[in-house]
Formats: sequence, C-alpha cells, structure tokens
Amino acid sequence: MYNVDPQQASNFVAGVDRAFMVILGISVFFLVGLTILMIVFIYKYRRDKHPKAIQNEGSTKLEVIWTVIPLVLVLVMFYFGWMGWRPMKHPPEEAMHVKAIARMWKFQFEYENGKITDSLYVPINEPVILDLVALDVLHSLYIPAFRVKEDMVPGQKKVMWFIPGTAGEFNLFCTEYCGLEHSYMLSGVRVMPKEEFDAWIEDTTSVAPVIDTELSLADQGYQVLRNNGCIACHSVDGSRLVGPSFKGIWGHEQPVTTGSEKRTVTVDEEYVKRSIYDPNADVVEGFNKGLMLSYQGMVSEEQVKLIVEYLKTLNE
Ligand code: HEC
Ligand SMILES: [Cu+2]
Repeated sequence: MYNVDPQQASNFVAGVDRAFMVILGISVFFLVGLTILMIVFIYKYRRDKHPKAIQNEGSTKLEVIWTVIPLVLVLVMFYFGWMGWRPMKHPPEEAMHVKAIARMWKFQFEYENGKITDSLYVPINEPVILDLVALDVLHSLYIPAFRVKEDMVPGQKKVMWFIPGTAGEFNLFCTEYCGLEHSYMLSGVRVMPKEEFDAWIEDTTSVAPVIDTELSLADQGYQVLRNNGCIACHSVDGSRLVGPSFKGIWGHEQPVTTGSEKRTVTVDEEYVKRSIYDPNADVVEGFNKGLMLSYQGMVSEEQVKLIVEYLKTLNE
C-alpha cells in the first residue's frame, strides 16, 4: 500500500535529503566558484597591470543575467523544499493514532487502547499519526532519523505523521528550549515488525510507568514522584528548584496565598492532595502560580497516600 524504501528510516527521508543536497550543492558551487573568481581577479587586475581604475556606468545585459540566474536558482531550491515538505502536511485518512503529550520535562505516548509509555513504539511500514499535545509551554517533537519535527503549542491541535521504514531504535527529543530540565526530554522511537507490535500493544499488563509493589510504601511514593516527573521541580534535599523542596514540609506550617488572601496552612494529607489536584488553589509563598499543572487523573488518590508516606520520611 505504501512504498517505503526499506533502507530508509521513514517515507520523508528521500524528499528532505534531496532538498538538502540540492541546496548544499548550489552553495558549494558558489563558494568554490566565487573564491576562484576572486583570486583570479585579484591577480589579473592587480595594480601594476591596471594602474588606472575604470568606471563602469552599468550594463543592462549584466543586470538581467544576475537577476534571472539567481531567481531560477532560488526557485529550484524552493521546488525541492516544497516537494519534500508538502507530503508531511497531508496525513493519510486511515492511520494509527498515538497521542504525544509533552510537559516539563517529559514525553508520554498514549495509544488508542489506553496504553501509556515513555518512549514511542510503532509498527514498521504502517502510517502513524501523532496528535501533539503540549500541557504547559512550547515544546517541539523531533525525530532526526525520520526527518520530522513539529512544534507543540499549548491549546493548539497539531499532528505529525510518518511511515517508519526500518526496524530499530531512533532518538526522539524536544528541540524547543522549554526550561531548566529541557535536556531530560530525550526519549526514543522503537520501530518493530507488525506482529511484534501487535503482541506488544495487546499486552496491557506492562503498562508503563509501573510501581513496584514489593517496595515499602515510602519507596513506592518516591517512584510515583519519579514517574510523574515531580522531582524535576521539587528537590528532596532542601534545594530550591522550580517549586519548593519536599524536605521537611510534612506537618510544617506553610504560608500560602489562597485567592488574594494570605494565610498559613498545615501540610497534611488534605493539603498535599489539593496541591496535586488543584495546584493554584494554595500558592506557596515565594513561588509562582501557574507553573505546576493539575495531576488530576494522572496521580490516583492511593498514589497521593504513597507520596505522603514518602514525605514523612523526609522529616527524619
Ligand atoms: C513544572 C514544575 C512542577 C512540577 C513538574 C510539579 N510541581 Fe509541584 N509545585 C510547583 C510549584 C512552582 C509549586 C509552588 C506553587 C504552588 O503552590 O502552586 C508547587 C507546589 C507543590 C506542593 C506544595 C508544596 C509546599 O511546600 O507546600 C506539592 C505538595 C506539590 N507541588 C507536589 C507535586 C507533585 C506530587 C508533583 C508530581 C505529581 C508535582 N508537584 C509536580 C512546580 C511543579
Ligand atoms: Cu520541551
């Protein structure tokens, strides 16, 4: 149905590389050509050969030539660029959809059956449409080997599509500087044969991220924090990151702003839960509103209890 060269990582490699080579070729031709011409002129028109400079009043013929030739050249570059780019904007009607979610500072991929992963899994030779969702700030999803890159804008519906042509693992990362831990947004794409992918997607027991229930409740709480990227903003050693450190907050009297009113609240389970589900309800003094997003639907009430168990250990 789709023709992807098996030597190539995706259906866009040929088009993008052709445009690149055409532009590179023209640039190299002019770099070399102009440099040679310059050296020749320096030699040919040096002072002892041409002691008196002459004034050229202009030449219509020359002006037409140096307008038309560059015009043709840039149109050639435009043509190859356009031909490589246009198919990226026309995703097929029938394709597997994967929701790609970006937040500071983590990618997550959600499949049609509800499975969620940290890196992207796709079948080979099948078109895939990524529905791009940015939860907080601008991010940009880039898969260099596939020659695809698209900005992810909060509140804007955008898609990216491709047909992977080679099985294997490829880099996937964020190319929009999105804050302190931008470099954490390094992930990958795993391209698998169709049968292998089908078996993988069916298996919902290994839905990542998993919590190891063998661990103590506090350690499970720490895993919840890690899996949700909380510790990108909250340290556990007292140092200040984007948000307040978790060290010693349990039971502490916390000065907060609720609406426009300043008050003090005790950090208990109710407060922690509210901070996670409705972060802007009580804003910790000295920190900015709107940086932390609600984790409603992502962190369950049981997981909040585990987090609380972990917070308690930070007071010891
Ligand atoms: C993008 C950075 C960021 C991420 C990610 C983040 N937070 Fe926050 N968090 C903040 C900021 C900033 C504040 C302080 C302002 C406020 O209260 O809303 C805060 C406040 C809190 C507080 C109140 C702390 C106190 O000292 O009173 C808790 C509890 C909390 N976050 C838990 C979490 C948990 C649990 C997660 C992960 C599920 C998380 N946060 C993810 C930035 C973040
Ligand atoms: Cu980013």
